[in-house]
Amino acid sequence: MLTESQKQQLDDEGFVVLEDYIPAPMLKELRERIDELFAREGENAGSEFRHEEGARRLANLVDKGKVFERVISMPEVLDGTGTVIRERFKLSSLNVRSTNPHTADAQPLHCDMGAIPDELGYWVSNTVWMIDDFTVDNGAIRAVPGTHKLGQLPQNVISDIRAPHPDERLITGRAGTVVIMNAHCWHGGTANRTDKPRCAMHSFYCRWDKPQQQWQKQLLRAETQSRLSPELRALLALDDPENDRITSTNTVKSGFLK
Ligand SMILES: O=C(O)CCC(=O)C(=O)O
Repeated sequence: MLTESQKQQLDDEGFVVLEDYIPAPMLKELRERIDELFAREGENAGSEFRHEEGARRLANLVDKGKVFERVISMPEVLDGTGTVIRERFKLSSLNVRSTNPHTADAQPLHCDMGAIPDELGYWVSNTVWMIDDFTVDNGAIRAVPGTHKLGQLPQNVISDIRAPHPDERLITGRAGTVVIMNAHCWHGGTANRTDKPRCAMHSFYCRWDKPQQQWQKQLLRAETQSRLSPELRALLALDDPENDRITSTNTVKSGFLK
């Protein structure tokens, strides 16, 4: 579980870094599976969700390997997510984003899903899994500490959301490190100026009363759903009519909220 000081940091700054969190065998398994999926899906990789210039993506990962079932239920990650959301929550999506070598542009600063805290508080929390090292040159994620408390989207208050922000912090780390982030905190990937890709996985959670970014019940094949434990079924909101109602009315037909 997270320590009190890690929880405090998450609350104060909007993110906390868990160095070398991913056990080495799990990291190896993740890398192998991610490589396999990129090779198998080719041009279509990530197309269920979206394509992004300068990066390759994978989506709907809970359906694409048992190792991902472990990813979404790691206790410290759930503890950190609960620290942000403070209410019952569910997985919103599990994706990979690999920044291509020599990308000129940083991602714009953003809050995931354009989410602003509401009367119940924070409702989105993301976890960035460093599958590769994150360095100053290869597209490490940047975040502006404290901005989750502003209740503002960056595009509404700053003139150039692609430019460096005076208060931003670049979060570097060794492969295996995980960042738990209040997803209302302004953040974004930076440019990769190296000749190798930089791969991250994002386990993204939302509060019980909000739509999932990827409607897990619709997207997971029957064979995947049938092997899941009651705890995982609950985390994915597979048996939750309220989630079906909220997510189906907000999600595009494919099962993905773009
Ligand atoms: O991959 C990263 O480092 C950050 C990506 C991100 O923030 C996003 O795609 O929303």
